[in-house]
Amino acid sequence: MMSERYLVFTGRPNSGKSSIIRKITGLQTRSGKRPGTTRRVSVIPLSRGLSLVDMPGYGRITGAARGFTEDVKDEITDFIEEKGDDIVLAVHVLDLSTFMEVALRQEDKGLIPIDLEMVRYLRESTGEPPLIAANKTDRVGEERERLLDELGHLIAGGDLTELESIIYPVSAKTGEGVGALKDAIHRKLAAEGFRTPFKMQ
Ligand SMILES: Nc1nc2c(ncn2[C@@H]2O[C@H](COP(=O)(O)OP(=O)(O)OP(=O)(O)O)[C@@H](O)[C@H]2O)c(=O)[nH]1
Ligand SMILES: [Mg+2]
Repeated sequence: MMSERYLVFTGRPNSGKSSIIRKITGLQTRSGKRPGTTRRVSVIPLSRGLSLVDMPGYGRITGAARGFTEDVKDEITDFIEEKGDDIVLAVHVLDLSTFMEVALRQEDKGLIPIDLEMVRYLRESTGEPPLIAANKTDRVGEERERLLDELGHLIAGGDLTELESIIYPVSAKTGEGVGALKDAIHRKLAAEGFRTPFKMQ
């Protein structure tokens, strides 16, 4: 029997994973104002042999006990480690309006920014760089280009010629850029021989 394959969405708590999934697929995922809305790895069948995975937030969940955050992290990394080869495509979602201040805070503490850690981990586990959805573009004004540039540098480790992941600026709220992301996901899944049940725009 062929094993099930996966389209996985990762990202920090509250980055907008569930909202983007709903926008792209029409699936009724639950989103919420507070981080920690999606609490378990949520596997949703999409088409024959293919499931979509709505991950809980990776990283500190404000308002939740530390133990819970650690359990969630383990559940995410266990899933990715176990299914690595069966992950057809990973989409890493981040909040463009806050990622930089979070990254700087972590760098100040001598830590690898969590978005960067996750992108590297996905690349190692699946063998391919994830797509990056830079969400909540509706929240950034004229600093948009600068933020996208900084994001590129962060992901590429400072060297933009090293950038493998493609960054898709999107807003799950206004729908901006969602078509382009949807298109990229569709192309990759189709190339791997899967039918995507969600209609293209
Ligand atoms: N302004 C704005 N808000 C957004 C956007 N996308 C999501 N949100 C809001 O951000 C909050 C979190 O969205 P979710 O989709 O629940 O985020 P998540 O990443 O699934 O969160 P967890 O499941 O808690 O990890 C909700 O209040 C959403 O309405 C966006 O593009 N712009
Ligand atoms: Mg969620």
